[in-house]
Amino acid sequence: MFESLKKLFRKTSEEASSGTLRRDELPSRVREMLLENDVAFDVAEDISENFSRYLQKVKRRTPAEEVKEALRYAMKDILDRNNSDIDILNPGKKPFVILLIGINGTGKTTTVAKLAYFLKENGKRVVVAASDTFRAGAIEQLSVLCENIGVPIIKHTAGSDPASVAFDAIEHANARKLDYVLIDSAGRMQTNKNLLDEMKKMKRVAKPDLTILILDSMVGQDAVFQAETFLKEVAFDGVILTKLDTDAKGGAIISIASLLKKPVLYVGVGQEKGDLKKFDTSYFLDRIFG
Ligand SMILES: Nc1nc2c(ncn2[C@@H]2O[C@H](COP(=O)(O)OP(=O)(O)O)[C@@H](O)[C@H]2O)c(=O)[nH]1
Ligand SMILES: [Mg+2]
Repeated sequence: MFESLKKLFRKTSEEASSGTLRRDELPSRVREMLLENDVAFDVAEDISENFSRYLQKVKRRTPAEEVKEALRYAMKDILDRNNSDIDILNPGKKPFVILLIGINGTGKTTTVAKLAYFLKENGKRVVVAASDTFRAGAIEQLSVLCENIGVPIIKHTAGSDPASVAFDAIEHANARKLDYVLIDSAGRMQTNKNLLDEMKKMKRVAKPDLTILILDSMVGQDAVFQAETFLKEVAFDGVILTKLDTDAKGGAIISIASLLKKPVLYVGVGQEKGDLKKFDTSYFLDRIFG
């Protein structure tokens, strides 16, 4: 995770330490590094200005430590911009209905299962709705995942109405006084009108309490564009960024945390059921600065 960024940051500290780079050259160096790692331009600029300010303030034993600390502070401010007050574990409503949306392959189905597992591990009772009825494979995939984690699933046959699957899952939850309904959905492009209408119907029928956009961190800073385009059509409350474990660059998480006016709630850090982490700035800074 973030190997490339980590390496570049370390190199900068070393160069500051050996005098290869003058102190006043450091901020533009940082900006360059961030751009190389697919961080959005405005964000790279903000971080480097922020870094420059901190660099004048922090006092440490060595120049290398000062650079590292200043960078850490500069990044922290940016990552903390849209901190969330959404408390998924204490939603104050039962069942709490969560809908996951996003384009194909971003990790919706996997994340439904990870989130169900996370809630179950926290003593909550969950039912999952297999509302990606577009492909039979998606229903099968979610069934297997749910069986593995011991969470009930409501499914209809492929091709049936996704909103009615969600409706049945909510009925199921009401009858058994379950805590959560998690709704999977078919991947859709912002441009596919049929699928967008289907999503609007889902919103009307299931009335989700929380809608989460799933974004793949491998698309880098384009994640911001993807999220903004989605937002024009379908309202969502926060995002989950997946595949951070395979992301050497960090462009998506840094750009999204800074530019999107919606919080990053969780991040996906692998393919196993336990690989969902609450988004926490220090966790990431520790991974980057070790
Ligand atoms: N390495 C890694 N792979 C992931 C993560 N989340 C999802 N995937 C993989 O991404 C692929 C697509 O996931 P899927 O849930 O089917 O995407 P969907 O089309 O949005 O439902 C699968 O192979 C998942 O195992 C993650 O956090 N890390
Ligand atoms: Mg899926």
